[in-house]
Amino acid sequence: MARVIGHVDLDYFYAQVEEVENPSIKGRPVAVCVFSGRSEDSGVVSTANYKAREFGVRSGMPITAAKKRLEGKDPVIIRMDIAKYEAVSDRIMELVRSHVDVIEKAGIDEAFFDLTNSSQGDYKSAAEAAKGIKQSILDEEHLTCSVGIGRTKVIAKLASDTAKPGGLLVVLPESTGSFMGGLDVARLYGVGPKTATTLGGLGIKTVAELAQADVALLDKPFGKKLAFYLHAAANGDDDDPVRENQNPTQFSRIITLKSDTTDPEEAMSQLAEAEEDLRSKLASRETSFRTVSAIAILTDLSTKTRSKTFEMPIKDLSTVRSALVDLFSQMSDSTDREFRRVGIRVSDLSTSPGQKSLAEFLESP
Ligand code: DCP
Ligand code: CA
Ligand code: CA
Repeated sequence: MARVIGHVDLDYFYAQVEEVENPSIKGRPVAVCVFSGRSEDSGVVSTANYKAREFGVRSGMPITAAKKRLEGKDPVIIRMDIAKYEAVSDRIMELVRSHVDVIEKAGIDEAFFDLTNSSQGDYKSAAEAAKGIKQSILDEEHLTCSVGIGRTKVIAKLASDTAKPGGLLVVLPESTGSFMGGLDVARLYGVGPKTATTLGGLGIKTVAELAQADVALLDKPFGKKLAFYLHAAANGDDDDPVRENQNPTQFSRIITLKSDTTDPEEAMSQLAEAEEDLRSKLASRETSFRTVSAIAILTDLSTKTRSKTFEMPIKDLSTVRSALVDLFSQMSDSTDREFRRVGIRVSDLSTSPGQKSLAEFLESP
């Protein structure tokens, strides 16, 4: 049976998250920036929405250069808030997980997934599943993404890139050669600028040229392993499986409050469903945590977190509810602003069956 592999990548991720949070900025050029703090505008652009890209703004560009390009264009310059994007990322990964057999997170805004079993190798049914993934990310998070499907990770990633923004591209196994052949080698997954330059030196510029190259010719500059991978990748034959990420370092959930509040009890009561969700996730993986954090996104969209670390690993989230209420109280005491969104994060994870819960630990003689 042909493998059915997918790749999903969110469109202009950080900037799109900011647009969702503040829809009034839609239509204007948006640049999400990392301010280094050295002087007022020192730092770089993390990402920009497509409107800003029309004016030449790119990831990695100095903020001053981006501002120059956007002068008079009514730009929105936003400070990067990684905790916020990580929380959205976690929720999206869980959403995708519910549609696929296996998922492998490959970056904050992208993942590979395997649909071989659930689609029985049928690309039509895989395409329907991909549409379902796109629709549920749109319904639940109001975000657009691009999805590619093919018989390897390399093909799936190339397909989602090609479908960007907002598209879906299914590369049937029999169309792999015609889809990949004409592309620049630099677009292959795992081929960085250095590898591309070396390949160029060997007269290899397109994927088709790499596919037809003699593997022995590639051995010398790249070594056996990489040479083999490159050749297989270009032929659409690499067999790298989609692997579940074994060791997540944290789990979190963030919700938007029904109305802004400073009341920690109210925040916790609205978090009940998210808390239950985390609780069952920890239970199903037999995972304990030592640190719990309260997350609050305030009305000015700034993010605050407060954490507490315990001596013993804790199995049952509900036993630390009062600690969470305390953490939210400390946060509301330390600011004049109200909470707009709130969340819970557990970290310092450990997985070993048979660990005692905090309650069991306290109750045991
Ligand atoms: N990122 C960053 N610095 C970079 C590149 C990316 O901080 N040099 C961050 C911001 C992006 C996120 O990682 O939003 C995802 O990176 P992508 O390369 O997937 O780019 P985008 O999602 O922003 O845009 P695209 O629509 O092209 O995928
Ligand atoms: Ca992206
Ligand atoms: Ca990406």
